[in-house]
Amino acid sequence: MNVMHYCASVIGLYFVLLFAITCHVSGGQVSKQFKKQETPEGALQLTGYIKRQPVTRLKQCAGQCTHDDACFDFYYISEENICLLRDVNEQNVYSIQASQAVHYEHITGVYLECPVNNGGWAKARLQDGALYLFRLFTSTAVSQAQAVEYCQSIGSYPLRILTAEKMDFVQNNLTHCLGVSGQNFWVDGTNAEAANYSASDTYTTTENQIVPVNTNVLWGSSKGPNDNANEPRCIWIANRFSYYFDDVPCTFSGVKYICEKQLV
Ligand SMILES: [Ca+2]
Repeated sequence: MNVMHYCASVIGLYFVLLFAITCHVSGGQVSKQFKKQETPEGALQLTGYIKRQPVTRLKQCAGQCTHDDACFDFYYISEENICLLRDVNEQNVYSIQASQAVHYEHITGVYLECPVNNGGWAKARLQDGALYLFRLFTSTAVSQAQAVEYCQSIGSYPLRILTAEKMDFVQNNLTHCLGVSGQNFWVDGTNAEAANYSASDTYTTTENQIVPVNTNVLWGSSKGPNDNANEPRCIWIANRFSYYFDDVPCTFSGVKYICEKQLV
C-alpha cells in the first residue's frame, strides 16, 4: 500500500488496550488499529526503527504510525516523550529499558505488503493474527533444493502452507500481487526422505512438519499427490492449478520461489 493517507479523526479508545484511527485513503476509508503488546523485562534492543519522533502523547505516536505506510508497529517511550516507528526492513537499533516503553502493533485483519522481486522482506498478517515476512525471487528459477538452500541462507524457508487459513491467505492475497500472479512457486514440502515415494502421507517440510495430504483444502483436483512415482516428488503451487498443491519431480529446475519466515 503506497497510498497517501489523510487521517480524518481519532475515533477513540475502544478498550484500555485498543484504539482506532480512521483515515481516508484515495477516497475510500480504512481504519488502522493497534493493539498493545507485552514487553519483556529489562533492556530492549529495538531493531528496525524508521523514525524517532518527539511526541507528548500515545495517540500522537499512533497517528504517526497510521500516516506512515512503512510503519508496522511502534513503541511509545513516555519518560522520554519519544515515539519509535518501526519497519522490520530497517537495520537501526535503539536501546531502551522495557519498563519505559509501550509497544503497539498494527492489527487490522488480513494485512499484506506485496513482496517486490529481489526486494526486502514484505510484511503480512493472517486471519489468525500470525505475522509473516515474505521475500520474492521470480527472476531466478531453481530446483526445490536450491530454493531451500537459498532461503535457509537468509534465515528462512520456502513458502510453507500447512493450514486452510494459510492457503486461503496465499490464494486470496499473496498470489494477487504483481510478480506473484500467474507464476509457479516451490512450497516447503517433499517426500524425498520417505521410504515409499508412492505413499501419499509422506510429505514433510524442511523442519520435519507433516504436510497434510488427506484433505482437499491444500491439494488440487486430485485431492492429493497424483504422480505416484518411484522417485521423490516436491510440492509446488501452480497458476494453472489455481495455486493448489501439486507434486512434481524435484529435479524441475525452472521454478520460482518465495522465502518466508515468521515474525516473533
Ligand atoms: Ca502431480
